[in-house]
Amino acid sequence: MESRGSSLPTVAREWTGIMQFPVTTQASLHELLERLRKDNRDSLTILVLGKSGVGKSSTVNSIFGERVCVVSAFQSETIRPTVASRTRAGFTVNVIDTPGLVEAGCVNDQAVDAIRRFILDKPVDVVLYVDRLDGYRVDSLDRQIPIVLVENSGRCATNDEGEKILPNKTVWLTNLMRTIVEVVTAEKAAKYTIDERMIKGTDGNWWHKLITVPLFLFQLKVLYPLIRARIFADIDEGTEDE
Ligand SMILES: Nc1nc2c(ncn2[C@@H]2O[C@H](COP(=O)(O)OP(=O)(O)O)[C@@H](O)[C@H]2O)c(=O)[nH]1
Ligand SMILES: [Mg+2]
Repeated sequence: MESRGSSLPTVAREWTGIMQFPVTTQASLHELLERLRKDNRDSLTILVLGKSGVGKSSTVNSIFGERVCVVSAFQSETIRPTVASRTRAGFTVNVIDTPGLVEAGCVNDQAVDAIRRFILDKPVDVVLYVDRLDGYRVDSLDRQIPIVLVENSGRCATNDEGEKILPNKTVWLTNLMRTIVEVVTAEKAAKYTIDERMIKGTDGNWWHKLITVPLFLFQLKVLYPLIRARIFADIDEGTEDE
């Protein structure tokens, strides 16, 4: 039987890391959580995906303001996805950190499989796909999804309060969280729960298998000759009219 990932923690630890952010950032984050609450939500679940070594775990740590995930410059990423959960004033933020989808140029099937099992039946509000800016080619299709710049490096520029900022002087953490909240609260957004059917497609569906062959035969033996006959009749009528 398929082993399923454990459910998200029901009792999460208090989000104390938020208090080490400057007051303006804390206020912005509180306001964003309030916006989600007004949208009748009491939790936000972010699934973090990306290749190995692109900064997924660093970003999760930056979001929480504490070290919840292991960051490594080498390929010692854990093979299992991990979920970090923190609550603030009754609101829970869950972030699922995952092993790299691609490692040394090859798809990491073991990681993909582990992620697949872990997220099964877990409600995910938003997927945060992380990639390095220096190794990424932006295609026109990419422009259709919201893109946010993130900078975790210690060499990153900071503002007077010591917060990491982007070249346009904005605090990236607030930008990132605002974009996430906008995506989640967008009218067309729906909470996705990945079930087995979505992963396996229709292959695992015996009814689909059962009906495919008769449907194909019906098309071949009944529909196709009928359409063919109709087309020839039309051609004949057309030539008679001339
Ligand atoms: N320059 C720079 N380095 C980063 C950034 N984020 C992570 N790193 C470094 O990249 C390496 C891999 O980071 P990690 O968060 O473990 O990546 P993961 O494998 O995707 O989880 C570590 O040495 C980090 O210090 C970033 O935004 N800028
Ligand atoms: Mg990692």
